[in-house]
Amino acid sequence: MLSPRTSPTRDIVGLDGLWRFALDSRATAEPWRARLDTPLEAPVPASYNDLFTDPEIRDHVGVVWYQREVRVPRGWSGQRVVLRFGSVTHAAQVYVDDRLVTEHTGGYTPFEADLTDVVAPGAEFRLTAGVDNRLTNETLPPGTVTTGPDGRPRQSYLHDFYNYAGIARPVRLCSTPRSHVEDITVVTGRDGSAGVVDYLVEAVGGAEEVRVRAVDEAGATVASSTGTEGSLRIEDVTLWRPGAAYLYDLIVELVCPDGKLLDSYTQPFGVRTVEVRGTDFLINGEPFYFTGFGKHEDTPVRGKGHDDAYLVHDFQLLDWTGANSFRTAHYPYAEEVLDFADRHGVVVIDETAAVGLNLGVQGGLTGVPPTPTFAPENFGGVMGDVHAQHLRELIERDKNHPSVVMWCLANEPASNEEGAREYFEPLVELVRKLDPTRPLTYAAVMFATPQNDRIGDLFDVLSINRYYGWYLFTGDLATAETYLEQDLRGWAERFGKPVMMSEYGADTQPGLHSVWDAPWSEEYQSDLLAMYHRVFDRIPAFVGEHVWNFADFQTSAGIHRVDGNKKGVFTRERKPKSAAFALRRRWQGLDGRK
Ligand code: BDP
Repeated sequence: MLSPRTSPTRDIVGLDGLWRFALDSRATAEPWRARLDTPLEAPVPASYNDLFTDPEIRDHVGVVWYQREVRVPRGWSGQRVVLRFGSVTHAAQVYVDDRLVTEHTGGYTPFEADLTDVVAPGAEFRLTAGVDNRLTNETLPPGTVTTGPDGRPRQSYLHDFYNYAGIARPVRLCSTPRSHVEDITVVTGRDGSAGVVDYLVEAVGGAEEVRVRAVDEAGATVASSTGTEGSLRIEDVTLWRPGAAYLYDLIVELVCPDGKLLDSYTQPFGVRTVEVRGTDFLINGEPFYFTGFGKHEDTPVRGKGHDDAYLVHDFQLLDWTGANSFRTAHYPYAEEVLDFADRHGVVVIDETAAVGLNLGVQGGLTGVPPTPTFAPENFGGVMGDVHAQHLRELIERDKNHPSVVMWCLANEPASNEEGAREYFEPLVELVRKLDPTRPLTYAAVMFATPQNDRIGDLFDVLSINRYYGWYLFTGDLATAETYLEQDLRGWAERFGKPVMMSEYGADTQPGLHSVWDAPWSEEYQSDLLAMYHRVFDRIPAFVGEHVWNFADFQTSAGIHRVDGNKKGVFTRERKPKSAAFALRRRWQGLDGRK
């Protein structure tokens, strides 16, 4: 599925703005059949939870309705008309007037409905979307809905970030010609100083010719070809490098035998290679060391709603700290984020929404699950198929982004439990088939040790989440250092693969200071990070460090969280804590290390 882009043959009408909004419990039956009778309006894109003061809306479990009118441009006659949602969290039912036009499950990937035969150019239609936020043992992330003593549904889940829901990414009405480019896949390589660009075009329609050309940033055509499949050679190629992005455009045209242009689509791409060799992670054949963060899509009021101002500011702060990369914890981020990373040379580890495949977390620090995680009644049943579908949609969406250098299949799965290997083996095989070019990883939970992990050998890079000095040996950094080093060396020795830290950090209350190792103080966060860095620098197989988290973020209510998770190096409003300055010194090389 291609990202919506205008071209000489394609138009887009943005549908963002205020839509009518109502809880299902307050709407009439089959609310898509008429104008939604509600005093409320909700902005798109945004999560709906924090917009209203009514607690019933914030903590609602189930379906809500969004509705607006849309006019199809009158110039679109003879065109194919496609409605596209960037994401709906977590499941959507979309109606055009009285008709169901599409359904989609999975809260962080796009979906489309072909409206060509349903709407008319120049005419208006009523667009209604039902949005379901329920998480079950057949969704990713998973969760459980129970009924409380008062008969109300209650949602619980196995991850800490708040279950924001709604239409969190842009909605667009797009026109394409009926004969059109449906999909493009670009894979890049190098041959000496030349770039080799293998492309595959999927076209729908007649027997027209496919013309392809690569254009550089100055607008010069540097290579061209014809046919749905082929290879372009760019002499003296400018590589896409971390910190030094360079993008070419692949202009794909469908042309009639008489020379008439039927469709045109421009796909940006970067020429770069990614490879794991021994214990090195290589980008363009050069060892790459990840510095950066696990992030979240999370801001005040908007929740997980995409926001270009926060996008720009967050990337400014990444650059200021000297971060060269981030992980899309714990779900695929908006396409706008990846496009920006492509244009600005920021490296991305792209993660699925598979967070919480671990019942051990219910056992607290013992990690003993109440029932086995991969038992058929838990995640050993249909979840494997659900997970496979999430991976297909992720790779289909993100395969052409040069910034994406690795797929992360899951966060903190129960990789130490029986059944983990049987669960992950087919998924790894699927991803390697869909994309043989990118390395694979998963983020290992603290209960998974070098001794009991069952899946590390299936993957290319070992990403380790650890909280020594926080959840374990709280306030005792000396003991934490010993255990951390032993643990990380264990992973490096057992697997002989690159190892990176995908999460480490400490909750920190800005303004709290101490001369001692006092958890929650700004000094403790900095000292804990410094302790981890000493250990990393002693392990040759180490390829990166991603601090948890870039910024404070909202969580569900709990006695160990005060208005959210405070492991941010920046506050939720993006103000730096002391640790941000300490990281900047290390990552910008101001401490003399580089
Ligand atoms: C890790 C999770 C992450 C949490 C973090 C924490 O991967 O999502 O936010 O713990 O507790 O286990 O801060």
